Parts: sequence; C-alpha cells; structure tokens
Amino acid sequence: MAERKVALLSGCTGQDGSYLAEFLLAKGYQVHGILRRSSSFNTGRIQHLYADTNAHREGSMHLHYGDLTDSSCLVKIIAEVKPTEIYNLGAQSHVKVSFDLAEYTANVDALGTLRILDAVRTCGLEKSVKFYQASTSELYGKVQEVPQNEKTPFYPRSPYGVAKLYAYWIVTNYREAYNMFACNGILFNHESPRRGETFVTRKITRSVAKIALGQMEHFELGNLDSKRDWGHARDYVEAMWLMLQQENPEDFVISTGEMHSVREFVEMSFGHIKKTIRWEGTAEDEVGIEVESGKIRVKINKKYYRPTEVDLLLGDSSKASKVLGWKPSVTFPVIRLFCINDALPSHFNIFSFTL
Ligand code: NDP
Ligand code: GDR
Repeated sequence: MAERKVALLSGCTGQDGSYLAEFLLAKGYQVHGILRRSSSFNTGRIQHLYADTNAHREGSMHLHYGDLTDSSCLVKIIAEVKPTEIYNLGAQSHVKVSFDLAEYTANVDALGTLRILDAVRTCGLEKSVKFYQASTSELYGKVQEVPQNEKTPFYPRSPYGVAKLYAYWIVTNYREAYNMFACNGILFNHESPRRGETFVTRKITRSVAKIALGQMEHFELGNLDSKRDWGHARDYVEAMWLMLQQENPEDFVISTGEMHSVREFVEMSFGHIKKTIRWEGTAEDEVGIEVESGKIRVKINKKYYRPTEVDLLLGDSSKASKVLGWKPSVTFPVIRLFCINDALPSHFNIFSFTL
C-alpha cells in the first residue's frame, strides 16, 4: 500500500504557508490548511492551488475553517484529517504589532502551539504525527553571541519573541515527555514577493517602486541600523520539510550566514532604479536625500521604532547543512531584486519570475 502523505498546515494563507503548500503538493501530499475566518478575502496567496473557491477543495488541497485560539476546532480538524505531518506556521507574526497586541500574540503564538500539540494527543496521534514548529531567530533577541546557532542562549526582546519562546519550550517538552516527533525550525528572516507589505523589505521596495513611478515623494522608516540575515521563503520551506524526514526529531537554525542593515537595503533598492541616497542629520531627524534630484526620499519616524529592538541577527546553519544537506539558493542581492521586481513595471526588471 502507498504511504499516506497528509499534511496539515496552520498559517497556510501566509507567506510561508503558501510556498509550503505548493512544495508539498508537488511532492504528492494531500494538503489540508486551516483558514481563519475573515471579513475580507485572505486566500490570495493560495488561490491558485484550488479552483473551486466555494468548496475550498480541489484535488489535493483542502481548507478548513479554524483558529489557533479555538481548541475544539483543532481537535475536530485533526481527528477528521488524521495528518501524518503538521506544520504550525500560524501566528500573529509582526514584531512591532506584538507590543500593541501582547496578550493576543501570546494567545495565538504561545498557547496556540500548546493547543495543537494537545489536540494531537487528544486524537491519540502523538506516536504517528510529525510536528514542525515555526520558531524564530527573534528568540535570540539581545545579542549574546554572533553568529547564532542551536546552542546560543535566548533573550527575546518583544512580546512576539517571548510568546515564541514558550512555543519553543512546549515543543521541546512534549518531545521529551511524550516521545513526540516534534522539531523547532529556528528560521531567520525570509522574504519574497509574497511577504506581507508592512515588513521592512516589502515596505522599502514598494515605496521605492512608487517613487520611481512618480506616485510617491518620500516614505518613512524606523531604525535604519538594525541588521538582519535575509533569505528567501521558498528555500526555507524546503528546510521545514527536510526536518520532518529525518530519523530523529531535532531543532535546526536556518539562515544564509550573511547580514545587512536596513540602511543598506534602502540604498541598494534605490540603486536598482539608478538613484543614490545620501544621509543627513542625526538619528532623531535623519533623512535620506536622492543625490540626483536633491529631494528627500526617506524620513525617520519614531513611531516605527520598537520599545526594545533586536539589533542584529546572523545565523549559523552549519548543522542544517551537515544533517539535512540544506543550503540557501538565494542570498541578499537577489532577495532585494525578487522583492523590488514585484513592485516595478517590467522595464525595470532584471529577470522575470513567478509568484
Ligand atoms: P505571515 O504573517 O505571512 O502568516 C501568518 C499566518 O498565520 C497567516 O496565514 C495568518 O492568517 C495565520 N494566523 C494568524 N493568526 C491566526 C490564528 N489566530 N489562527 C490561525 N491562523 C492564524 O507569516 P509568515 O508566513 O512570514 O511566517 C510563518 C510562521 O513563521 C509564523 O509563525 C512566523 O511567526 C514564523 N517565522 C517567520 C519568519 C519570516 O521571516 N517570515 C522567520 C521566523 C519565523 P491570515 O492570512 O488570515 O492573516
Ligand atoms: P522582524 O521583521 O521584526 O525582523 O520580524 P521586520 O521586517 O518587521 O523588521 C526588520 C527590521 O527593520 C526595522 N525597521 C522597520 N520594520 C518595519 N516593519 N517597518 C519599518 O518602517 C521599519 N523601519 C525599520 C525593524 O525595527 C527591524 O529591526 C520578522 C517577522 O517575520 C517575524 O515573524 C520573524 O520571526 C522574524 O522576522 C525572524
């Protein structure tokens, strides 16, 4: 009999969920996604994966209404689907927003993880299901050591990071207590044309594109000097799957090993439309001026600063490389182009790609 390959994804409508669903469908999985009820359309990233929008069912892709704050729906979905793999990607994933929605973020990101794990046990599937948890480099927070690997101590700096720390440890605890196959993927920032538009990469590239098209004079940012290790989401979902194909459940750092500042990202994005930015002023009132026209293009607005910031993140994914055979295929210069190409008309594009 053919091996059952049934994956259940929370967060299937998000950036990573959409790439992972595509990846798993291509591998012959039946893919079930948990869909949040929303007053507006929230399936734009996965619409191409099912044709019957009324039934949310087409071929191997199925959607189920559910929410990580609702234990009973999780039990019902897991009992019905009987997944062989669960990928818990659902989250309130915006770090800055988590300062405003701290309790909600904890409910979804921390307790939501516990709810899924308990639902697996309630359904008696803890010995058969493989579980992936979307852990994050935000766990490292305040710099303890650089680069960061699986042994680096955690010091989260936001309600989001703290909620994800709970999730990390409850996954570890259920692995040890109940012998569950449960893994934490500690993923560093990863971007794509499908990235939410309020994250810094898409915000910058969309704004630069609008400036190039004469639709915007300037845009506002927060901390220009924070540094991130940016990869591409399509590469990173493959690492999630690889973690669940191993003999033993383990935690892995997934990163590119290359770090750049937000400031560099801005400069390079303007470079793409053949403009140079020079910076003037102090941190409080700094502006980015387009050299060619003398126009202010970037202003600093304190409202985009976080009360506590993660200054720098640089990952060491040598364990993933050794054990999983995983390596990123896309690094910083191309990531910037992937994002900006999406926002600009074709005559600016260096290469074409599909969502
Ligand atoms: P997105 O914000 O793009 O997607 C989040 C997903 O979670 C969406 O499908 C969203 O639904 C869903 N969701 C939010 N709240 C709930 C809820 N209460 N119940 C069920 N589902 C919910 O995030 P990404 O795809 O970028 O990230 C995926 C996961 O990986 C997240 O857990 C994130 O914290 C984590 N992560 C992301 C990294 C990155 O750089 N992208 C790095 C490290 C970790 P809806 O579409 O309806 O809003
Ligand atoms: P991050 O991503 O907080 O790292 O979390 P984000 O793109 O929001 O911020 C990156 C850095 O840019 C600085 N920044 C700004 N950020 C935003 N969003 N908007 C601005 O205007 C702005 N100006 C400067 C931030 O201060 C920060 O230092 C992402 C999310 O996907 C998390 O879910 C995930 O866990 C981590 O990446 C790894």
